[in-house]
Amino acid sequence: MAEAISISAPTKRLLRRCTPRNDSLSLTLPQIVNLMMKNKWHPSFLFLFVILLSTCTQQGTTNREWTEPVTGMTFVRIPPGKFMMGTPPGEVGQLKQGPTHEMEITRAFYMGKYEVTQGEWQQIMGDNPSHFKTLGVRFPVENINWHEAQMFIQRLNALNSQYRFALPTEAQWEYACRAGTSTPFNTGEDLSTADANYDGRYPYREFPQGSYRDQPTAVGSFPANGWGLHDMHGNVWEWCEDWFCEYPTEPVKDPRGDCETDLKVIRGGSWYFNAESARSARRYTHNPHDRGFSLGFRLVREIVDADFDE
Ligand SMILES: [Ca+2]
Repeated sequence: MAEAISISAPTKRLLRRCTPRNDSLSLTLPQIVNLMMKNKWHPSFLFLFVILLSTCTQQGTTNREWTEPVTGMTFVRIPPGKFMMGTPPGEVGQLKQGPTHEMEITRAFYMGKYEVTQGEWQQIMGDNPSHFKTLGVRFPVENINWHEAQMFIQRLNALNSQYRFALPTEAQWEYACRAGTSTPFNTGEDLSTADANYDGRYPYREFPQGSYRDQPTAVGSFPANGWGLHDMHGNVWEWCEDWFCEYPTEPVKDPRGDCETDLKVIRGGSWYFNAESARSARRYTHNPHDRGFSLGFRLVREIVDADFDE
């Protein structure tokens, strides 16, 4: 049986960030740390660790970002790839996320690094419908329904004729949230309230309780996931483009959730909901006319022509 090791929370975050990018190496960073600890930090392992740390830190800071010129919103380029979408057998949680099925995202796209803020909404729409409007411009806009999010997108697209913004599809959202992970959260088996804003009085499974903040937090208050995105777990739920459709069992490419239902998908949980609701695979729904004080959105920018991908 593998020897249990104790790694500090900041180191875990760093390893999480680096490991998916170093999958061509014969040893993963957690394996190297394990070897170092067993060998009492032998100098040769320490040297290897420093080299890898330098590599992954550079990779972490060179995630390709793009700034939307009107509002200054930051986007992160998400590469194409495959992943298993949905709740795998044995994962504890609400059941309508299954079955898992292979999902392929065939084209790169840009994903909002943060939830859309109250300041960005006000700049484009001229008002601030948020329940928590007194908190400040860097807090996520909420209390907007799906149709109002579409109006924001239409206006932003009109101001940026060479680009096309949209809500993420549900598949894009889960793919970007997971950032290469297959665990319940992109932080691993557990989600601490040091890593996300959710109701910590109701932790996941048997994990310890955390704090309940009773309101949203400014976007980017917690560490980014492995692909540089903040608040994918918690803070505010995020509208997706898709109607809520039953999952297929066979492999799928780039689905757009265009079945006939009257419910739209929202993802990611919020400051008002428990840890289970914040799982990467968790699906939740609302009528597109609904509003809520913990329901907002983030955008994707589609890459229409790879030749003009900045
Ligand atoms: Ca969120």
